Amino acid sequence: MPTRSGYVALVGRPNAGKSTLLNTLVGEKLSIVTARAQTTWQRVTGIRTTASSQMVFLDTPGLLEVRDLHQRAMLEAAHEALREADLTLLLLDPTRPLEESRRQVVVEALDETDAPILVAVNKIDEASSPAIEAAAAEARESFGAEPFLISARTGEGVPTLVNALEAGLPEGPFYYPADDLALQPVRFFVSELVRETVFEQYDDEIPYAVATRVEEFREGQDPIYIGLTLLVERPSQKGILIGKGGRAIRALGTASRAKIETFLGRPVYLDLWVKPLSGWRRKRRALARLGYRLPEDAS
Ligand SMILES: Nc1nc2c(ncn2[C@@H]2O[C@H](COP(=O)(O)OP(=O)(O)O)[C@@H](O)[C@H]2O)c(=O)[nH]1
Ligand SMILES: [Mg+2]
Repeated sequence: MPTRSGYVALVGRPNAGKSTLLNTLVGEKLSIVTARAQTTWQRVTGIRTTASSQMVFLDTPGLLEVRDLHQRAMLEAAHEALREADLTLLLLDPTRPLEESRRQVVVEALDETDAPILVAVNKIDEASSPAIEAAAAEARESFGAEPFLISARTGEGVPTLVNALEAGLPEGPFYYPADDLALQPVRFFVSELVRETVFEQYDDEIPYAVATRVEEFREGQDPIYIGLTLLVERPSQKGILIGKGGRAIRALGTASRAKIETFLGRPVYLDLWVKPLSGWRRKRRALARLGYRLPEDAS
């Protein structure tokens, strides 16, 4: 039997459940998930391989109205995934309906792709029946598609969706070895797990001001030594991150280390440093150093 393979872009508003779905589809926690909007900052790739198909899922930052250069780079990552995709899966969140201005952002983004668009209404484990029905109507009216009803969290409805995705992929050989689950280096996932913990442990604007970067990763050592920098936007945020007597940063280190050890399956020694990188969300060069790509005309 011929195999099928291709790229599936996961898109939708912030918080629709894209990252949760990626993790469910791949069966591994690759993409960080939090209750707050705009957690995913860069594209995360997860690979699901069966005997008959290989689907490469591109998790993307939410489609949002852009307010600074960092958000511009996030939106670009979503658009880039849309341009590369063989299939697009749009996730709708029935617990938070789209307002008109926001629907426009989604519609414009979908213009980037020539690929067929499938729509799924997520969170059916939590949303009320009328809310699910309203989101389904939205899928039909705005996007011309009969939606799949799923819960990325419980996995309900996901097998049916997977079958439809598989049927929609072109015939072709696999792109990656069958046991590959991800494309990013381990360092990326480590830095993301720390960023996820920042989202969990700090309030207000702090999580949005903190970028993480692995500086050292010594795998030959037991425990594995990891040195990581937390880059803050303003010097005053350094004190908040560290906390009184270093209590906050110790809590961050403990919780982050536990997640990294689960991910790597080995004991870890985690060293955290905090450094200001003034105004990094607004600076082209700083964003480039953090691995973001911006379109030429972005300012
Ligand atoms: N009840 C419920 N919550 C979900 C589901 N999928 C995601 N969530 C929650 O929605 C929030 C945002 O999820 P996330 O995957 O980070 O959304 P993203 O911004 O689209 O990547 C988190 O609190 C998730 O736990 C679902 O199927 N059911
Ligand atoms: Mg996400």
